[in-house]
Amino acid sequence: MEVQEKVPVQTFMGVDRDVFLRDIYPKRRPAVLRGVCLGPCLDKWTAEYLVQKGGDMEVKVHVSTVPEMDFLHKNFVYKTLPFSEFVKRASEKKHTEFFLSEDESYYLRSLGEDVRKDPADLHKQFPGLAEDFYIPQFFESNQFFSSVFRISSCGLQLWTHYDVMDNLLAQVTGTKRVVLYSPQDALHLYLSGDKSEVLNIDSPDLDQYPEFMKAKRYECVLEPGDLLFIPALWFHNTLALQFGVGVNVFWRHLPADSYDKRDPYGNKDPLAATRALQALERALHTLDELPPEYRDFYGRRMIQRIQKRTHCDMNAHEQSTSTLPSSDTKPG
Ligand SMILES: O=C(O)CCC(=O)C(=O)O
Repeated sequence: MEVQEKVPVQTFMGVDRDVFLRDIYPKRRPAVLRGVCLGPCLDKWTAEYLVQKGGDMEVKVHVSTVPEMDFLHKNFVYKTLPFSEFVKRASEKKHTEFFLSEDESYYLRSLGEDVRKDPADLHKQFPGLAEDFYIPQFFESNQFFSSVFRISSCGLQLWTHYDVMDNLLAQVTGTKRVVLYSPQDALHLYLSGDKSEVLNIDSPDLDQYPEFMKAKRYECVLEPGDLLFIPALWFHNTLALQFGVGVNVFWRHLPADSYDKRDPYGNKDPLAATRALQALERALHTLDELPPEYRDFYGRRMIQRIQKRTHCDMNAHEQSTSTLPSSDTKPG
């Protein structure tokens, strides 16, 4: 079988705000930041502590009979549980009380107060726990968008997707493998909205997804205390190697009015992108007025126009970031 090109995500030690903003952030590439102070959560957040301190607030969780969650065939269901009961179940292998099967897997992506409107905020939904987690001050406070609990059963895999905001994913307990793909590989990922249809990234069906092998696979394993910088639009796929607790923090990288205000998840395309995609749909509709060979011909011309434009933009961007001051931080 062909082998997908694999690249380790670069790891940086002893990163502070200045180093992050000068050497890492402008490159717009994922980076593992090791040794940033995340607060007492690193020692405190055992399953027992979370059960005791997290309380009985109801949380909506994903429950799946197999750990590889599949959004195409919906092999999971959403269920509501008290937070303490959820943590108990997610941290055990076999359950005495369950929804689907005694070895079902659990995943929490915490939500805001009004799930349709409010972004998740640990300080609002879990004030007793939020004080244990220090949000790295790597962006301005008015850019903050959300802080989200990511709690998974051992083995739980979340499909490849992108978000539209910059993101620091903190691994507090447990270890997690993260595979990432560049936005420039979007055409090789068989997208359905913000998600890739290639669910089995380790052994993909190449008859169905032949282009997938062209995507460059960036990979890292997060240990407790690690932060992963995931720039907006970078695709990521997570696999919990153990029961684990993470928190991710999204912040606005573009001016605030670029984003859709009705987006509590941080994954709705920016308003201008939505308008452009709608215009494309209208253009495709207009092409339908022509016979097939004309549709094909003018479709190709449209592709060429887009390729020319986006490649020029990307080349200009690459040139501007390659002239940034070089890093004096030691990759670890
Ligand atoms: O850690 C996870 O389970 C998923 C993380 C994620 O999707 C994110 O931080 O955007």
